[in-house]
Amino acid sequence: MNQHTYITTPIYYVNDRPHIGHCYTTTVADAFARLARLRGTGPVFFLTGTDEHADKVVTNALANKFTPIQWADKNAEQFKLAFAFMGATNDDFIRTTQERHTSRVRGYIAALIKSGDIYLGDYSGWYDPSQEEYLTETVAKDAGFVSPVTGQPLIKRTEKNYFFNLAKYEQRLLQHIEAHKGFIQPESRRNEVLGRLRDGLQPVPVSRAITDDPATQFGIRIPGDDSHRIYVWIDALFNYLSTIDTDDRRAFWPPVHFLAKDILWFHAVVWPALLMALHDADPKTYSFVKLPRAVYAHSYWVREGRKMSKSLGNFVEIETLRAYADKYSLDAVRWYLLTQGPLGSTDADFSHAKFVEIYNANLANGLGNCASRVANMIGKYFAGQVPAPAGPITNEVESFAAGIAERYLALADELNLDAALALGTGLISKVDQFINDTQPFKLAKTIEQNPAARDRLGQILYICAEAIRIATVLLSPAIPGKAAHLFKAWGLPALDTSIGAAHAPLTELARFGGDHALKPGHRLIGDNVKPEPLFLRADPAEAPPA
Ligand code: ME8
Repeated sequence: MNQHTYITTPIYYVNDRPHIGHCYTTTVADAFARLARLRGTGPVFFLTGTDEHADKVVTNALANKFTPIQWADKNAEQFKLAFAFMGATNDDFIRTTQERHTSRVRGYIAALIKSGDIYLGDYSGWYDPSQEEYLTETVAKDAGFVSPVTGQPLIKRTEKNYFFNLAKYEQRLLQHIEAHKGFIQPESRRNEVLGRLRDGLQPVPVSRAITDDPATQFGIRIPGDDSHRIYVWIDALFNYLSTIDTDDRRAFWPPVHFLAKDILWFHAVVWPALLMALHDADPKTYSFVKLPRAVYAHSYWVREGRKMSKSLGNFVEIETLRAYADKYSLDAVRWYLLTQGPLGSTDADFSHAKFVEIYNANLANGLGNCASRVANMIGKYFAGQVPAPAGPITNEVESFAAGIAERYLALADELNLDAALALGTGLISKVDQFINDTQPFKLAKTIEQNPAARDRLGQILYICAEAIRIATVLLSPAIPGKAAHLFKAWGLPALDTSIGAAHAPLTELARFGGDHALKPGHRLIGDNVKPEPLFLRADPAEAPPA
């Protein structure tokens, strides 16, 4: 089987500095990309990038005495650095000011003008200047004629524009959403979109007039009409297609899109309709353009229960994440974001107390302590060599581990990251429970006189170590650094989920007692060596790192 996987994040506005929200979506996408590589059944393409043709980019650039492109260059670099720091293994980084993007977008728009899906007309509506988007009459009214995102007043505007005839695709889109339960996730978001779709669809403006205002001059020109530029949102959505629209990459289509609830409508409605229109406009060229596999819209990170905003100045900035990583490790930060984040339909609070609690429970006392306990005993009682699993192995640990890779992959297919990772932590809990139940420390005291006790001890420790090996594999997309470190410390083949990583498919790698299992006699740890802890315990009383 050669299944292609294509995973995307939103492309972020370059007028902002990277913060927890951007790092979060990119880390979620990264975990899925790593998981897909671990699956080992086909190539993976993971894309992130920056959205640069926004009015606010020009305004901020000029206010800071930069040209728009200089400003975009400077800030795009900050996003690259932030994501590299987070351990993101993106295969490419698209910037909408790159020629490879702008030239293709002009091609897509030209095809849509030719097919009549995009046409010139008059538009009058409620415009949200803070979000650079028009709202429908209903949404504007429900929001009290202020921006639902920023609370700034909406403006009634009339302009000559190019429009996309969205309503033409309403029925097909409804049918698709209804027939594909996983197309919009999570389910509550799908219901929101379905509800709004039933209000009917308006034409979508896809251009902005160019005037003397420099803000209007930064953008991709409408093909054949230099008095209009392509509206930043339409330009931005096409990044997902322009980046892979090359002979060697087209097979990656269709994508799975990760984003937050703020931009769901564009991704779940406007974008699929544009794709249907493009496909029909030129079925020969765009035969590969199917609808996305899924659009996953998570909720928001908030801080101390309050929305993060510029005016409150309460963003969890990249510097804060760096300080946490310095103190607790980058993997601890990834773990906190991935397991405590707003993947579902409720917002998540970033709290120091919660960070320490989860860090200690899952990492320091969980995987870390369990691995060093077991390695210690193997060091002490078996001269560091993996003991033979004498006798039949039937126990709770092994039954939990049976078929675990298949369950994990099924959850990954449903984009249920929480539940997939919980299989890894669950396996560690089973090992801890098994150690408590079987008391290998006590058993060890009798092995001099009793060879049967030695066999039993060897069997227990084999089961524990093999289960920890499997749990580490399953957790590696979230904590790639520590997982690789543990494998190295235990003398196992490299555990790598980064770009181009090659290893056995997950179903083989994570099979208890299978071909990749720990081999009796393998030197797991030096004789009487005390293993270094993977995660040092955190003191809950300590102040947050600054
Ligand atoms: O909307 N919690 O860019 P953007 C979680 N350029 N995630 C958050 C967040 C928070 N508090 N704040 C932001 C744009 N995000 C457009 C997108 S895509 C074709 C164009 C994340 O810089 C989340 O992924 O405003 C959200 O959707 C995205 O940043 C918005 O980034």
